[in-house]
Amino acid sequence: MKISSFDHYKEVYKQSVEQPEEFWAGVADTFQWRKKWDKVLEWNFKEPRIEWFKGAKLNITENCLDRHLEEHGDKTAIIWEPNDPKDSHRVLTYRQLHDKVCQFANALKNNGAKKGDRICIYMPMVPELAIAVLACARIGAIHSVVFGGFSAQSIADRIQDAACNIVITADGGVRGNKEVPLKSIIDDALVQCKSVERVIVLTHSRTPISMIKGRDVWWEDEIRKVETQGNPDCPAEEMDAEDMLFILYTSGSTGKPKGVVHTCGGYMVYTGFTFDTAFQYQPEEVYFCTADIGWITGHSYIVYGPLSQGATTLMFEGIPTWPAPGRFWEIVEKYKVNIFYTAPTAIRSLMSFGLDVVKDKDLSSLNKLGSVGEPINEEAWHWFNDNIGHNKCPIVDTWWQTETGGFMISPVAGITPLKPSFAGLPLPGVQPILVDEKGEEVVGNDVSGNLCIKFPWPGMLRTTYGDHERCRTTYFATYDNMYFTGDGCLRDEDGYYRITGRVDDVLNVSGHRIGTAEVENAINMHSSVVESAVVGYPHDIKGQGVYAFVVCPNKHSDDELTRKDIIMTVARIIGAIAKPDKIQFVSGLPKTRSGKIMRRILRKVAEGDTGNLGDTSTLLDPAVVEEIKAGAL
Ligand code: 6R9
Repeated sequence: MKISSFDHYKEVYKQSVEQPEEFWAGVADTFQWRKKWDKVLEWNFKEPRIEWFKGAKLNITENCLDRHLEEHGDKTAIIWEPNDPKDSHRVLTYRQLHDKVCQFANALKNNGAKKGDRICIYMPMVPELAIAVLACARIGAIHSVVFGGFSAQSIADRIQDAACNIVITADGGVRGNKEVPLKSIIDDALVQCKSVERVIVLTHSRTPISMIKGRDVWWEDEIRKVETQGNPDCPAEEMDAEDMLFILYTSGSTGKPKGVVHTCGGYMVYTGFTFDTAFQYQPEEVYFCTADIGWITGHSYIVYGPLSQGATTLMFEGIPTWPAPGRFWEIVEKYKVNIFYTAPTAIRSLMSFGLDVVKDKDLSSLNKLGSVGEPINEEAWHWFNDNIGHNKCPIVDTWWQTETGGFMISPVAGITPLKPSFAGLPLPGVQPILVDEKGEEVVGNDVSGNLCIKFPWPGMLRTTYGDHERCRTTYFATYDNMYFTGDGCLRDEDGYYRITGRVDDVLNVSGHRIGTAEVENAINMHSSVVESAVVGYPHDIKGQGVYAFVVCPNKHSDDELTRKDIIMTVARIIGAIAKPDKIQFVSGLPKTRSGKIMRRILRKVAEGDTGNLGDTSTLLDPAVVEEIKAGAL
């Protein structure tokens, strides 16, 4: 939605909360439906049951592809920049992307895929990843993309949870000068996964891999078969608005990651609307989001949101620091990128390389910047604004979550006055509310509390896969009649929102969500570990680092070696992204008489703030605290 002034925003916002159904029906009207809805919204947050555009029929890929063909078929849909700048880049127009999606959708069907199947995708950042995602959506199969940094065990957990019957992967991926042996990791995962009947393997890195007869097939062979069948088109499956579109696993404060479920109609409307509104996207603009499609940011704002709006979206296979730390700026210059959307951790990492790698690049094409994943600190905000945006590009600091599907609190580019480190005001249709510990609303401005949302929005999660009760208890049971985000937040004197970070046991490491319980479980798998407790601590680049207190009485004499073994264990169980940064061996953990670990004390120690540990009178063994303080890293 194009917004012409701050007053216009206020007007639209007011209407959107006073008459939400009319508002969202108006937005939904800008999409293409096979059949319109019978009812805009039915909901209760008790069960919870949330249904948007009930009775409507659609296929999201017709909105992302087919509807652009007549007038914009030759417009660039995807620009792909390879890991190695010496390799050639690729460009896919909307027509080419449409044809490739149809082809691969037919290949999926030839391999037995049908509507409702769950298909796991474990791929590098290549156009075929977007093609695979869209091909699943085309035939009504539910994709479950797993980020390339997760281990075989994590993949197996996710495949089993959703009982996937097909896996789409590649021989290997390349990031910087490292190779990720994707197919080999899949082979390890599949030892535990009886539901998988077919693995489709894209040729990419050309690393030698095993191919198992009857199970594994090459992507390219399957495409050739489709070509010889002479059936280039693949009519889109007709989906109900509330049919599942995808599952994406995310970490919470307890136990295993949960499969967040998004559905076809609401997610399409919400991602398209928020992309268009927050970035005020103009038809000729080149848009570059640096996320990986393995995370929600990539799903919503590399693939679905931009494509439903007919945008040109740039996919980058590599990392910001290879072959040199000016790589992002080189890409901006090369493709004359207009909108650049990245994460604070990337900004902080690039800041540390100084301005020399920025100064020689032409960044004059940029007109809007974006940030996502964690609170952006003021220093990073100003560096981004001064040196990348040259003080002429609004910074759209988008607060949202895997569960929200799309942006919730965010400036409208060029419209909302900006404040460094504030996500700003809610987008139209979003009704935030701050509550105190008791669940009472915190009213007025210049206040803080736990951030909740009090009214549904089309992009919200519908359930957690296979376990609706978990969805209820995690998000809808903390406070009556509200969705609880897990974030703490302050609202300043102008009503602007500033997210202060998680209030639960979830860490945000380089913009990735990591549950402390998950890391503890992995550490405890190590044969000499008795017990552990994991907390976050401030980290200059990552935002938060992982600090583990580990009880390990029978360890070998070489502490350093045991630390490395524990780190390796975590990498095997979860993946490299969850590796502890610091491991302190302790003889015991500070516990209350009822056996609860006092994390508050551990957090203070990890933060290096041991001056005042607060009330420790309920501790079972106060001596343990002295030992922990003395051994702090
Ligand atoms: C999109 C995404 C969600 C958590 C969220 C919050 C943090 C995300 C933020 C932000 C402050 C922002 N977060 N964006 N905090 N300002 N602009 O990151 O989803 O991986 O599910 O993480 O990330 O703590 O609760 P997800």
